[in-house]
Amino acid sequence: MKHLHSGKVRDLYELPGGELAMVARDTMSAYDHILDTPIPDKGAILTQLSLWWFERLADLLPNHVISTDPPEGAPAGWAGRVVVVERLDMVKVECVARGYLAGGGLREYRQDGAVSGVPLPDGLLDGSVLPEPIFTPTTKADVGAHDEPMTFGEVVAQEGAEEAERLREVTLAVYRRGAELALDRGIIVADTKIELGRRADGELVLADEVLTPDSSRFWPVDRWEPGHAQPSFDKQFVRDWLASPESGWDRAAGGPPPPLPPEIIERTRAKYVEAYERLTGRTFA
Ligand code: Q0T
Repeated sequence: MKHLHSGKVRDLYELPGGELAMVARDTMSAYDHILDTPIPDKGAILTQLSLWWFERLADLLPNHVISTDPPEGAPAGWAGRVVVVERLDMVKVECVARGYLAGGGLREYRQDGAVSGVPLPDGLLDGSVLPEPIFTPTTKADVGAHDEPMTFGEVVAQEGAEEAERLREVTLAVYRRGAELALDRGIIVADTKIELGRRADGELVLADEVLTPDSSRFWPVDRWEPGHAQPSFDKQFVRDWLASPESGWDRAAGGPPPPLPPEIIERTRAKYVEAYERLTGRTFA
């Protein structure tokens, strides 16, 4: 197996037959840092959640999954967190849909009254629901750098009008399907980022992971209150502890976050399990 790429939380390998193996790690990020402390089973939980979503989105577009069997010679530790996928020509746009205002979208709205060139009504707050979900594409920045907003016109210039329209349509369709189902189960999907690729014949295929807390903002609906930053479904215990005097971490000083204590690790693991179980209705074995 040839190592191709390591992202924030996933590794990519090339298999002898030309397929790829995507392996999710147990690492998580908080405050723009990758934490040294793994969250046990996180990679498997998010892999299984993403596979569940792929099945529920299959009528919208095909996905890159070939097999969930570990490839020949794979380390035993990959079980449950490796997916063999079709190699695609990846679209060089981060396809984001937003149904609520937060993060980079909120910053743009406060500056321009618009997000990725989409004008929004006055008076929206941090966490407000948008009049309708919007497509807010960004550039694909290199690891370490931040993605920059793109207008729809810029996507058209890069991909062509017909393809840009298709990217917007599928991104919004995936978001709508995910957000509606999640809301029924007590989770707001504020926004989501999907990765799309193309087969040799040009067919658009859903890649990477989909509708997980790593690719989306998940908020507990019972705590939703526009006007301030919403608590994160999965990361809140970690953020609160890192920001507390107990952690001893001075975020502004720029040093790495300290290792997480066992209680924070366990409570955070339980949130990933809870998201999986609530959304899928299955138990995480
Ligand atoms: C991918 C082909 O190269 C990457 O990022 C650049 C910063 C990582 N990356 C590659 C892919 C996939 C998937 N998923 C695929 N099915 N075929 N390349 C995704 N991320």
